[in-house]
Amino acid sequence: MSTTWHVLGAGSLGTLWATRLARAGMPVKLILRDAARLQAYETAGALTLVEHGAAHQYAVPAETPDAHQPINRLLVACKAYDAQKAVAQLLPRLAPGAEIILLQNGLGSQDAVAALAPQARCIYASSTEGAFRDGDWRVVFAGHGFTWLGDAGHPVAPVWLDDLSAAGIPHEWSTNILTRLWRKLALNCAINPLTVLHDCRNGGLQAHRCEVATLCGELAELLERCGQPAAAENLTQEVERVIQATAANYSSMHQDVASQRRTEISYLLGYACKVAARHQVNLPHLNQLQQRLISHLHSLGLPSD
Ligand code: NAD
Ligand code: KPL
Repeated sequence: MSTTWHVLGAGSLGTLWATRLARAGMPVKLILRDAARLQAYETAGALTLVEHGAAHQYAVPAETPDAHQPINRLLVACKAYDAQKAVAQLLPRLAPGAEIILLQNGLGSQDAVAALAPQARCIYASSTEGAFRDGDWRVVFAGHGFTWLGDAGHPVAPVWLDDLSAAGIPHEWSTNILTRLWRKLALNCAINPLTVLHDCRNGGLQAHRCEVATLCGELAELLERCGQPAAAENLTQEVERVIQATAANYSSMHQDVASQRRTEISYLLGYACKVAARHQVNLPHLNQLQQRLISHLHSLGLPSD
């Protein structure tokens, strides 16, 4: 019997992973917030994944965090700001040698989870797949993409990558996952806050090329100072390419703000500014961007952490 995939968080990415793994015949268990959410899920009866316009249901079994079955493999699919607290309540259930796969965007939350569970192997992921919820327990697979997974402290790939292949989840084992996460963080810092402040689609930033280039210069300096020179290479060109390739899209942060949802600012721009301060790198435009974004979020009554 293969190891059960415990999926913590049945939101967009959690549902996208749980349904594809279950469809491929892997044992999957959802971990929902509490008894009320479990009751609501059991009333609905299944998760729905909408792919290429067609909806399919998957009756993935679910439980609450206080169930008793030991957890050997935990896929954490909460937002970055929820990850640490969500994993903390599962610590008594983690089996010796358990593996925790962290899907969070940005940086900071993964290290916080790893510090909480030093007995577990933590695998960090960076994904370009896109999914959103269009109803309770219902997720639309909106953007096919790729997921890189890696363990900064241990380069050997886990055997369960075969489960991902069987489930049709495009992925690759990465021996430089931190570089990938830093590069993505830098892209997100150069694009997402400005799309919120200028209230525009990604393509709208083509009218603010100087502002974008100045931020890229500071981000590249930061990446080099914190030992990530490969993530700094041609950053401005890459940001311009992404702006062009995703011109018609709203960034994830813009979507969060437009829907009055909390953003992951502390794990993106906030993390970059914190690391810059720690390394005593002076990045005035990045700091000013953070202040502008925080003021903007406050003016909308949204949290800025
Ligand atoms: P989401 O808000 O859709 O889902 C998060 C889920 O976690 C929610 O259902 C929430 O109720 C649940 N949750 C929170 N705390 C919990 C707890 N203590 N116990 C059980 N469940 C709990 O978020 P998402 O869009 O799936 O994003 C998850 C992470 O993946 C984020 O860091 C995001 O940036 C990243 N990401 C998302 C996408 C995407 O397309 N959605 C793409 C790439 C990366
Ligand atoms: O990842 C993104 C996001 O919107 O979060 C892109 C499209 C790269 C913009 O930063």
